[in-house]
Amino acid sequence: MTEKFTTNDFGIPVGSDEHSLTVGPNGPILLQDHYLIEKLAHFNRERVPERVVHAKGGGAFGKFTVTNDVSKYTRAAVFQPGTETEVLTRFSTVAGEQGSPDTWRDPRGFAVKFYTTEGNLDIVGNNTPIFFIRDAIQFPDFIHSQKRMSDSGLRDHNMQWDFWTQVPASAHQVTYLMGDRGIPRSWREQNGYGSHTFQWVNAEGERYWVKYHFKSNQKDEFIEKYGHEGFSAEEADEMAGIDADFHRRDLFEAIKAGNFPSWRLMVQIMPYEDAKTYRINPFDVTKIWPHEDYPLTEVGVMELNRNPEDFFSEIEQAAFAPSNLVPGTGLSPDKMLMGRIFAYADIHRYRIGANYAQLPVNRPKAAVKHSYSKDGSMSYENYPKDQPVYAPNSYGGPHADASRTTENNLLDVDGDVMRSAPTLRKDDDDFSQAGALVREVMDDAARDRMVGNISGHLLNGVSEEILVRAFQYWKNVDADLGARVENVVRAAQKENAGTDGTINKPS
Ligand code: HDE
Repeated sequence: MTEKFTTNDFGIPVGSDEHSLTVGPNGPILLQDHYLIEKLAHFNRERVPERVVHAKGGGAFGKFTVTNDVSKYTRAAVFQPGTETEVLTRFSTVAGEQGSPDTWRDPRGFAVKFYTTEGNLDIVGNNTPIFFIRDAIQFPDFIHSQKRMSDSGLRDHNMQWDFWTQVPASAHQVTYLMGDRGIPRSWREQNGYGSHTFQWVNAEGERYWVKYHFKSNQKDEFIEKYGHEGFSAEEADEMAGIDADFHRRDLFEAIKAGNFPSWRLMVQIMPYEDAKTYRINPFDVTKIWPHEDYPLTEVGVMELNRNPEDFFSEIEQAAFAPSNLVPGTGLSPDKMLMGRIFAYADIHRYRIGANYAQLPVNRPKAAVKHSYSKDGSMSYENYPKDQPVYAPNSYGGPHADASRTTENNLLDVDGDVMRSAPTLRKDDDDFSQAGALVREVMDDAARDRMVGNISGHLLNGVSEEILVRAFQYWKNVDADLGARVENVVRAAQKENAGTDGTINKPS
């Protein structure tokens, strides 16, 4: 290896890696030591604000290869037969901060950026197909209830259950969360879901509604080895103490060892007209579309095969946004998705900076960027030579082509301006899909673990008033499950009589 000499940030050789510039060996430091000042000042600026949610995560690059022909549903280049596209995927927990343990109970983020020839497509989903709320206006309150109290700075199960039990829309997602999927054993084991309904548009302009599912090819291997999906609550608590970065390490080391994880991307496809009369509101992110109504169709395979070289610039500064939708894909009138369309680009401008789209990890890889954005803090790319700085122009600058976008293809809507819950359809109650998950998807052992998970969580600082509401919430999901949770909690309280009735533990 050739010998390398330290320089400052401008390539100028420096005199020492260890000693500041002083008057004599014991003397004061000189202001002219601009190298020391550069080091200390740059260090002070090493952090950007962490993501307000999904702060703790990790990710890797890879490729997405189309394995099926879905061209009759979408004209998106990324989904045409045989196409291979570079991807970046970031996994995360939701409520924890940067250093928080990977094995706390929480949904996991599952965000995929496809660097397509038509610009970046981001599917910014979770490891569950549904969410806690159905209107973006509730998101800040919901997240506050999962984060920390204003006085103590502590997390608090009482406020989590206070929120959940007052928002029945949360029941389906909380049921997932309290089951085996609430703490995956590995990011490689988990499925990913776009969760919302999106639109696909084919070359003839015909529209479909789709839901994305990434099915883990590693899941069966994990289930075979450990008996069921996910960590048990006890194993996860223990792991939180042993290795807070367990999931980040697991992914990095698997890829480093050449053990590349992969997922099959499947879609549920609903004909456009079906949405108007389907028995469940197909744009409600708290609901799934039963597979017997809309089965899965394979699209392709995503493999992660390259670790980041620089965690900060490639993962911390990665900026995913549900608004990154390429031609042939589009939005649906889901009130959560619409809120997200605003929120992500907004946080990136604040968190990373106005020109975050110029960073190598965020910029499109194909030569498709013909934007009129210019200047701003830390502008790095030169504005295209000879391109006018305004549109319309008479000098050959790029011009918009309405036929290349699907951004205005929403359901036909009309009505008065109002603040209102969505109109209920025949099967739109909040508890039946959660109940079906408990009764039809889980087996006895999974239900037993779930009773333990819920009661353990409730016995951790939840007030009597909210406990009573929580028992009812679970009885609404499943009468037997609710009764069992109540019995376990009451029995544990009796055992702890003389205390305040709760068993406090830190997580
Ligand atoms: Fe997010 N969410 N979210 N979210 N979300 C963010 O964007 C937000 C929601 C999800 O690895 C933030 O860059 C609102 C659902 C993932 O970088 C922020 C609403 C789903 C990630 C934000 C939701 C998600 C985020 C924080 C309600 C699953 C991490 C930092 C309308 C379908 C992406 C950032 C990554 C991150 C807002 C609801 C998934 C603040 C307002 C539903 C995977 O913009």
